[in-house]
Amino acid sequence: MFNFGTNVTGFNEANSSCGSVMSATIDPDNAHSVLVTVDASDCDQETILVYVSGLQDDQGNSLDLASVRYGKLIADVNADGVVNFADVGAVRADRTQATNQNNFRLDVNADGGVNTPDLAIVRQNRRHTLP
Ligand SMILES: [Ca+2]
Ligand SMILES: [Ca+2]
Repeated sequence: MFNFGTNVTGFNEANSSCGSVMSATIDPDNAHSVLVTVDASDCDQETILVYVSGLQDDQGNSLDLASVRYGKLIADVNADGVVNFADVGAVRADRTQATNQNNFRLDVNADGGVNTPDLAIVRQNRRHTLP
């Protein structure tokens, strides 16, 4: 989501340095925001740059480029930038639990439960880091 101080009336395109943009639209409920959905499922161990170009607002202003940057690291369930024993321990501690709003990061394969396949994915990705 890109938030602006004025109502956005249009933009040229949205793009991502990894993955593909699935949709990009001005929020129908809040014209101060542009919503960009990116499928980055094949991206890992990298910083991803998402940008929107050619923005215009209802005040006659234009902006060439707005961007957001975020790190994508598969199996980093505690979000510290490295996959290690702490992530293994976190998944192991909640194993057999159904996924909920508190433990959803531990459900690495997003199958609705914290389980053995999640543990396997974390182990396979150990020592991976963000750049
Ligand atoms: Ca981690
Ligand atoms: Ca799972």
